[in-house]
Amino acid sequence: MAMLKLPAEEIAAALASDALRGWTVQNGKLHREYQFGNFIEAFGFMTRVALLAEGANHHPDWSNVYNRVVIDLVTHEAGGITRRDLELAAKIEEQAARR
Ligand code: HBI
Repeated sequence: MAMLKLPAEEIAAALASDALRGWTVQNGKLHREYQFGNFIEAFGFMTRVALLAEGANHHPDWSNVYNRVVIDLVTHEAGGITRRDLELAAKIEEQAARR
């Protein structure tokens, strides 16, 4: 099914929910930065997110420096933020809450 870019109000409403605490919109993408105790914890988190992203066939734009992970979510084929990005952000947040 083709994904539609969400209206800004819908994104703002989702970001106001507890499930997406800490997420913002930066440069047209959902954005969040996490800090872990060390590299292995950061990379372990990235590994778990990679598996759930692959399962959803929806993948983050991200980077890692030592214990920090920066994540941007956008639906490339839609050219903007869609429901898939909100869903992946919520799953990522669940993973992060386990650390
Ligand atoms: N991940 N973030 C993101 N955006 C996409 O458009 C996207 C993806 N992962 C896989 C994917 N699209 C595939 O559907 C294809 O490109 C075929």
